Amino acid sequence: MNPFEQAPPTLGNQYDDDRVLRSYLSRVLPPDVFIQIEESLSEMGHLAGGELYALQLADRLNEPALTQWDAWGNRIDKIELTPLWHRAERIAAEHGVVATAYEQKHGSLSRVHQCALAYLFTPSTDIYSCPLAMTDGAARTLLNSGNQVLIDRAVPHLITRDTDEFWTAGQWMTELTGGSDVGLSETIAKQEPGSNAFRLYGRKWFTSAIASQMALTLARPEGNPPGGRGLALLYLETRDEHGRPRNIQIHRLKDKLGTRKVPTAELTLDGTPAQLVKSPTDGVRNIAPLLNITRLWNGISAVSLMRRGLALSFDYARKRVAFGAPLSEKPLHVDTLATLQAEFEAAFHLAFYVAELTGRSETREISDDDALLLRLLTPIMKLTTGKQAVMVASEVLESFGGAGYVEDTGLPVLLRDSQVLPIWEGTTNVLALDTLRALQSAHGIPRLGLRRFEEVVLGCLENVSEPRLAEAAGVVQSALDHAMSWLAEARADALEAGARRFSLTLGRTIELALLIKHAQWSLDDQAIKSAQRFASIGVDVIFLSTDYTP
Ligand code: MFK
Repeated sequence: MNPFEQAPPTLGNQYDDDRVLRSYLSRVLPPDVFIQIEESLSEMGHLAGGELYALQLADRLNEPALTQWDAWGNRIDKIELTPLWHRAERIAAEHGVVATAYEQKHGSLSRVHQCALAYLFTPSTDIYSCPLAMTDGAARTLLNSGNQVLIDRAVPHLITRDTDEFWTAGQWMTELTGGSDVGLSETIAKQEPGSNAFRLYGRKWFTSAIASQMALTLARPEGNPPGGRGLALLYLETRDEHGRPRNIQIHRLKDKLGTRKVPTAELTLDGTPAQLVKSPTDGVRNIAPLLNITRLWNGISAVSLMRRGLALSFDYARKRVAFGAPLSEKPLHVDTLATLQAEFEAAFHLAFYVAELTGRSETREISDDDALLLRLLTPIMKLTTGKQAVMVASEVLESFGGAGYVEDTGLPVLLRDSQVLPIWEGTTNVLALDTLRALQSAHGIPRLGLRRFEEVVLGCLENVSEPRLAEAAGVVQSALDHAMSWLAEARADALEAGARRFSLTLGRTIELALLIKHAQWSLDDQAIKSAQRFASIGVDVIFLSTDYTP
């Protein structure tokens, strides 16, 4: 027998063990709502730490497979998903990981409930959050479009809990011309003579979750001008009643760094039937609701992956003995994890704050000012939490020493999967530019959203009486002042060059403000310490830079 055996990290009920989630929910939910939803969260926490986590480890080497031809020479383009994803689909439908947001049993707070379910579900399902995010975004986009035919056709499938009826949706935007400047898209939409139906011709270069039953996509109706305005948003169903692709050829699945369970395809649309969702123009504007929902999911996934890494790392620290004591008794190790915990807690409060605003927007209980704030905070939250997730995942792996670098611990996937979060759904730089765009004038008043941002941040500090939070509140105030004065003084070229640093400063500043607000409300010792630590790491990343010529 081996004289040295290392106990692996294990997970308990991921809801019961989550101080941050439980404490947050007890602040934002009325007590009766909290009681009503807790059972669903505990069930999901039980699955995430038990059956799904075990299946995830067992499924580690499986990947989706594309079969292009059958034995008789017929093109079939069949995708086989892995056992984990089959199970994840059923659990997602049955537990309403999308549906909860649309059932609205608790009004706008149903979005918070749904994000809490997604947060618990995501880290044990190898990014099954991708098809769910697009499904959620497609449901929201169709509902907003007012296209009753498509709403009646697709939305019931997207938001059902019935596993036999459940559909997922794709979001097909990226072409050979790239994923950021979508206005360059080359796919053509040809109108069928004498009807409102279209057929699509073009090549999509990065279509995530290709096993979905439907997709929302962009294409240019013949004769339309170039750019995003000349594109149209279209709805298509991927397969006919016999399961055959509708004039879609799947060339290959992408060989990606991470998200390897997600079947992401290169494909050609060769006369695929499609219908206009809204107008024959303004495709970028019309697909924006989908982008904003998937960006919310991106942030919720970021905090959920941080939380998973930390749950494993804290558990391991109690078991792993080195230099004569468990790591959990080693001051430097504990200090390192505490810094990661602070990053996670700060990110958590921002992601869920955006969920609260999204919920109020969906039930139309949002003020005009808060709608502008939501438009501004969605890119800020997505870009800030994406960066934090990669940093935390990298440090989590290091906290395991060599084991964190070894595949069959199940740990390296945390870093690979986190690395997609700052890339897809808008890179950090593209979203930093979107942040500047969102600041432009509304109702003829420039930077109105920023004024509301300032009000909300300062509002978080209003009732701070806990002396241990005073210094952190000062850090918020000075970062906010610096961001505002930088913006007021920056010329156009400096504004663009500094957009990332500015957006990250706004993101980290509001994260700290929300964390202080929560720590003051809960007077929870850990939350107070996390706020102090996050403040001491620093939130202001605007600094003067000299010009750089590559
Ligand atoms: C775990 C989570 C999982 C998520 C899984 C998803 C997997 C899917 C994988 C992918 O698809 S990755 C590729 C995703 N691609 C992107 O996210 C696109 C990134 N690029 C941008 O976001 C650019 O900013 C953008 C394409 C929108 C710029 O294009 P344009 O043509 O220069 O658009 P413009 O002029 O900025 O905006 C056109 C209109 O849309 C404007 O409105 P008006 O026509 O009224 O002036 C904008 O205000 C509006 N708009 C743009 N972005 C918006 C928006 N409105 C609301 N919210 C937004 N985010």
